[in-house]
Amino acid sequence: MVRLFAAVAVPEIIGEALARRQTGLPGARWRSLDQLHVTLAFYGEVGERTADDLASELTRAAVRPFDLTLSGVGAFGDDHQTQTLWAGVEASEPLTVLAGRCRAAAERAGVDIERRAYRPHVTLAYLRGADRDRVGAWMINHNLLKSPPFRVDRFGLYSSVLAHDGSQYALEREYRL
Ligand code: 2AM
Repeated sequence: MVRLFAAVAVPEIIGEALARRQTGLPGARWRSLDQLHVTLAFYGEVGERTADDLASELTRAAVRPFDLTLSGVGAFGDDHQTQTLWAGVEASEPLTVLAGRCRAAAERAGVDIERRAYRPHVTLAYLRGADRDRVGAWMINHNLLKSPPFRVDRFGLYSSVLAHDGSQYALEREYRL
């Protein structure tokens, strides 16, 4: 079994700018630069044969290359669970279409996925028991975050391995748009 998801990687130069904001929150587990991405679809644990089917179905998911802009910050979760601190993604029709096709590819490959609303974001950190006021202050300081638009001309199928210092992601297959 392998834990898989489809995602768009954040370009390094944008990631470097985000990384400079990854400070000032004791207890935050900041994601490293090479792990910053916008998830398109999360597939969960998948058997090897199914993973191969999924990888080939994803060749049909491509849309035209498009631009994406990061904007604002936010958090999922509450004080009682691990919170996800993220950078937002400006609404993008092609991104929504691509994410929908990545879900459709899962259906064709026989992968069950959660029927959650798609809320694109770039996770910057996971927080457990972080000071609420500090999180609030961090958000105020970073709420005006806005990236220049960056070109999305590929996406990837990634595997995720749980390690002691958080998940490690590996690019399994890349798809050109
Ligand atoms: P997150 O960044 O908000 O944690 C790999 O785990 C990627 O898939 C992460 O970007 C994660 O989102 C996303 N994802 C979506 N649904 C998930 C789930 N049920 N469990 C773990 N990760 C999920």
